[in-house]
Amino acid sequence: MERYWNPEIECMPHEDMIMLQNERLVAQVKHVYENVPYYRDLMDKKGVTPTDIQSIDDLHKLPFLTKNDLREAYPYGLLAKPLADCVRIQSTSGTTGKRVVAFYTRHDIDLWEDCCARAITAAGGTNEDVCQVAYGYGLFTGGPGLNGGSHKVGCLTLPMSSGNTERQIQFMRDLNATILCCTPSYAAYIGETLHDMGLTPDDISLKAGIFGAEPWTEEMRREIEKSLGIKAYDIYGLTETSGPGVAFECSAQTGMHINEDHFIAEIIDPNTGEVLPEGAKGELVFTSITKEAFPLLRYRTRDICVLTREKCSCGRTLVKMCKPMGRSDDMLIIRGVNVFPSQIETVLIEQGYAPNYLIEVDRVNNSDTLDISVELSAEQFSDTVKDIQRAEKELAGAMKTMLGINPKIHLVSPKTIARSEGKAVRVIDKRKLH
Ligand code: DLL
Repeated sequence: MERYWNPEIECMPHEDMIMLQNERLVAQVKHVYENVPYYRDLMDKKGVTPTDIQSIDDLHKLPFLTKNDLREAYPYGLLAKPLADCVRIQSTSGTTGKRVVAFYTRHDIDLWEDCCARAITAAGGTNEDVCQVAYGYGLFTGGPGLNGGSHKVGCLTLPMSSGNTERQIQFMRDLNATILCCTPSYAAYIGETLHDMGLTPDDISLKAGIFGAEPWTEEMRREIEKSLGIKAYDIYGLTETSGPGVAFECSAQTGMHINEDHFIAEIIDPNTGEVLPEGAKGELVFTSITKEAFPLLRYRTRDICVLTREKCSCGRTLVKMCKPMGRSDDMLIIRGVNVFPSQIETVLIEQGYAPNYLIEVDRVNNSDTLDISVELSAEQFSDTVKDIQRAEKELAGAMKTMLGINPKIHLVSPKTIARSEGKAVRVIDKRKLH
């Protein structure tokens, strides 16, 4: 059962892929222009019409879309199909009222799951496998995406969601799970827990892991591979482009193949928007050429990356992206949750604090920590430990509501957070992720 190893597409000569992309792009631009007034306005402002786009060589003429556009158009402004044709939404985790909401028709879900099925197949998955999906389920795309891909491949699927680690290990052992899908930090934590339970990789049947949704290093890959006795594969995607499965790693483990029959990738200079040549480092931009309900054209991911078309030992001709090397905005990914410093500042101001704060992110035993030091004003300052502790707890609760994760709050005395003479340094990220 090798339906999702599709050499016709995955090993297609590059010239044929360009022809396929040209055809799909022309149809997609027309679909968007006719059905999405928000994007039509952007095109009109730039003086571009669908007839100007005849091939991917014309792609640069189209306007970019950013997360800000998504917020502005929230919730329905970028929808290209009637709501009656949509059957699902997914959304980014832990953001404010105006989170990113992506819509799917049945066909969109089908294609998204195909992409995830390709990733599982590239990691050696077949219908003989037992696939434990320990990404979060719900609005987050990780659980539903890999769950769907696993079904398509025909694996016995364990829809565990994340958390309850000892139970994860028990199921893993009882049902002989062979593939684990979760964030790399959770995989590392499962490895540690296995060890703490007095077990070794010989006590489980895992052979492969499909890990993504956050940055992780080669060192972390080796550590996870050792602690679980597996081969660990990277997978990339974002809610805006459906979710996981935009790109996936093959046995070469040297970057992720982009599903170019569904997404056209470009690298641009994040400051000027100019398209950069192959091999240059810049911001990754995607155009989805097969999505019906939420087809974003030239979406700026903010992920900094390099693309390469060097021949891959696996035989695939799909372009490869390196592990994301950072971001061109200030978004942090903490325990798999996307966090913007501006959200933290909003909570502080809402709760009556001045915006004198310092955010410190670290990774201790493979798990992210978030510490926020907040300066009290002279009036807020209290000598009683109990008062301070109560205020810290309240603020942590408000942060949890906004961010979706629990930070450790440190209320500090007035005038103790260093003032800056230039741009304020509000974030210290001690994790060495890139
Ligand atoms: O994280 C989708 C996903 C789920 C990908 C499960 C892989 C596995 P968002 O929550 O919208 O979607 O976050 C998207 O996460 O722009 C990157 O900055 C980051 N990211 C995703 N995959 C990787 C990866 C999902 N493999 C944002 N390596 C993206 C590094 C990644 N960063």
